[in-house]
Amino acid sequence: RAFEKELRDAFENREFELFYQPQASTVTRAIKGAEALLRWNNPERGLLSPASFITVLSRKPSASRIGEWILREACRQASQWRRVLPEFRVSVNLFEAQFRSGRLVSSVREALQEYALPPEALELEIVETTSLYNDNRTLKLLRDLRHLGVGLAFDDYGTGYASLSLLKSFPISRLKIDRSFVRSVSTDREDAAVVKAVIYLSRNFGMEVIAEGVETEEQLDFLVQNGCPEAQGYLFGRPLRSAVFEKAFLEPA
Ligand code: G
Ligand code: G
Ligand code: MN
Ligand code: NA
Repeated sequence: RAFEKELRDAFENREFELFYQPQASTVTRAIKGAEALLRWNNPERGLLSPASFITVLSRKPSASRIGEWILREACRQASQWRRVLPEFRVSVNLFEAQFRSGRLVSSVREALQEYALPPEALELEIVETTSLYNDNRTLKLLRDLRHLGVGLAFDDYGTGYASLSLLKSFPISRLKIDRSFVRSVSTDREDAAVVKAVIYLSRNFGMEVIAEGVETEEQLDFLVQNGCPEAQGYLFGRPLRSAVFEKAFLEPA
């Protein structure tokens, strides 16, 4: 209770900030886009990852307003960076509360309009691990979002309950292979099999695919060998403040 109020105050006091982590081509290593990741500049505790507060926040109505700010801020940033990299794309994680707000589709449409961002420049990430998928309204919402033209990615793919049958009905455009499978991909046969299976699945369902948590050249080699086109992880860059991201990835060396 008290912590939720603290989060609401933090939002009013503009203590939230978006960091950006690059997503790159596995083959050319060119930057294709970035995932926007929320950080809290807490005056007492320093910079906090949402890992420490996401479970408290995600289902609360106030998460919806924060999520709408995240959407607008990420769209603003992407439209600015597209002046340098015209194909640049931003991925935004959604809170569960945004699905229940009744405003998800209109807030996405408005964020795109406000910054004249084409819908293909925005991807929304949803996690498999939610009860939302038993709900018919969720499917309708996802279809409406896809009709806007934005991408829809399954985050942490492989760890949740999103069974294969969901892939038949859900209008998902990309799978994000969870980093727990990527970690030992070059040494563990079972992890390698899971990663290959997700790549194969994406191809046969007409979806795109990206590997998360790529930290080593060996992992990257495996992805190239197995036809995974994009990767995200410390090998390419950590989540960075936007000014730092810009210096590292959008300015000529
Ligand atoms: O960036 P980091 O790995 O610390 O994030 C921890 C968790 O918080 C991850 O599961 C990530 O998906 C989630 N997360 C990070 N930023 C956002 C955000 O802007 N919105 C939502 N809904 N989740 C986020
Ligand atoms: O759940 P989601 O995938 O949205 O969470 C992204 C989180 O994963 C970010 O908070 C980021 O800090 C973390 N992350 C990103 N790349 C790597 C990586 O290469 N290794 C590890 N261990 N964590 C990573
Ligand atoms: Mn994510
Ligand atoms: Na993930």
